[in-house]
Amino acid sequence: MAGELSPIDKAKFVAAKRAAQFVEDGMRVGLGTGSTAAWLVRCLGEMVRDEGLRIKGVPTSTRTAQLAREVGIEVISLDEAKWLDLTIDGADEFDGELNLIKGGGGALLQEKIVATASDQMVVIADIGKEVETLGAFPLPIEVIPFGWQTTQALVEETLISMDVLGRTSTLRMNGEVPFITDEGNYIMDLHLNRIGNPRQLSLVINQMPGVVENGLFIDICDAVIIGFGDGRFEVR
Ligand code: ABF
Repeated sequence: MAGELSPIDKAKFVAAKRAAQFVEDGMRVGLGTGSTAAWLVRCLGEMVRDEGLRIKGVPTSTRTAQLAREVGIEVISLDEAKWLDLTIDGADEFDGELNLIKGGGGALLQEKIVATASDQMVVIADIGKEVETLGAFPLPIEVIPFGWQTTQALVEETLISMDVLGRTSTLRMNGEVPFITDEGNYIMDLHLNRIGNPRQLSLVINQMPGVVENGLFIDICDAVIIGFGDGRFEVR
């Protein structure tokens, strides 16, 4: 499956392959979104086909649901699963406390709901995602389309009082039109550069009218499997 890969793709594959080994027969598994999580789905599909692994997958986006079905994984909804044994997903950044920035793929809302409804949440990532302090990656927040410019102004005004370096935000576009999430909402990317207190920022942002969820995952991730381009992996 992993023929000749670029170092970054090799790193993602290595992390995904190691994480797939945590998946046991009969598990209800949350399936993440993004290119690293796509490797996990492919690895699990191979285990289903070649080893007869029996799992029920709960996807975190329509694109993950499509890929999971293509590789032969039984897909069920979170409501059908009710609770999950394990969720494996990617991330855009992770720090030393395993706090994450997620949402670069625009699926943060379902990802956070699924990750929170799991006994264990494991992140798979290439080493480039590891940071000392979160914030270099723009923080995605999901907002409802109604009054989004007012929401944007309120969020930016609130950032002035927060321990962040940058205070600008941009509406995520898909070509000439706004990017639309699976729930029909918009994504706003907050260019904060450095987030001094992610826990506090997450709580404050989610209090803002019009904000549905933010891409800070605090106290959700239980372990990070880091892949390297030379085929090694590490667990944090
Ligand atoms: C997804 O994984 C998103 O939350 C995050 O943006 C993405 C990382 O993408 P990739 O694995 O392609 O780097 O869960």
